[in-house]
Amino acid sequence: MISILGAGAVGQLLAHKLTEASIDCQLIVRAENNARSSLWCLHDQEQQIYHEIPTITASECDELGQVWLCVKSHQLETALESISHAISDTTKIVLFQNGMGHEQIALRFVKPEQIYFASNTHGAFASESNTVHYAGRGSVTFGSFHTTEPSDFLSSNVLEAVNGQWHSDIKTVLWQKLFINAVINPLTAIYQCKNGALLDHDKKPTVLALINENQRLADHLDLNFEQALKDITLNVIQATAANNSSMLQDIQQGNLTEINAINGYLLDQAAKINAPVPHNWQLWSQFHIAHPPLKSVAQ
Ligand code: KPL
Repeated sequence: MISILGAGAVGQLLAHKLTEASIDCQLIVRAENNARSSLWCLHDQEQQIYHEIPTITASECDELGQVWLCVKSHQLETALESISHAISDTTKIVLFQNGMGHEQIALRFVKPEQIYFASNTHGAFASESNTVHYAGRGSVTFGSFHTTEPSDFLSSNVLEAVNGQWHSDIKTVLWQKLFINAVINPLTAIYQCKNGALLDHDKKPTVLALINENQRLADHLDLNFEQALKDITLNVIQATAANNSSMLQDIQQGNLTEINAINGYLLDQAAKINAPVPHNWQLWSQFHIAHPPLKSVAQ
């Protein structure tokens, strides 16, 4: 049984995909959503598909075999706390958060070898609370910092259901996504624009300066991507041109953003090796001037 904690867009989408493939899964939702039915709706192109997906609250959880944590980075600690009574020495924890550094939080609850990572590129957004729209087919890349070998609990059926694959070097995969998100997400939140507008003539020089700086940092960190960061980042901007980035959506909905887990992590790592990253520092301050940190946000 796969338990998915977090019924946002990504959590719902994965639950639909697993259910479609007849894989046992359940959604763990917040206590206040207890009244919610277990009927969930997936909009895929022109179709509306309803699935019965078992839905329980964290306090109702029994011993959990594997949990896919599909909450935002700032919700991770509270989420793990809420299921801590159901976590044992054998529970596998799969972290789906954007950004990096989340293992430090997970390590308060489980041993290093129980932690796995997932990098998701499926596009999805939730409209009503039990409805998700599938906005673009992507994939899920799984891996571990502890072993390069694929793990049995991610069976071939599971991988197929979510268009997933195991990667022996998940750290490089996570860094690549971080470098992409570190450019697109805060800039779209500052300019309040769709991803594609970052290629407009007034914004493109800023984008290119950040990408060049990120490539130098990647080289410093000995990260080897299959393509240059310039090609990778510009391709993602083009492929997701019509998207509102997740950070722009967070800002529009008055939610906390993932700026700390993405850009904060990047700046910390640069500082650790004394790599100069002036464009990233400028971006960090521009972002905080445009969007001062929220004082209190319900999680
Ligand atoms: O991952 C994304 C996000 O918005 O968080 C991108 C790739 C930028 C797509 O919008």
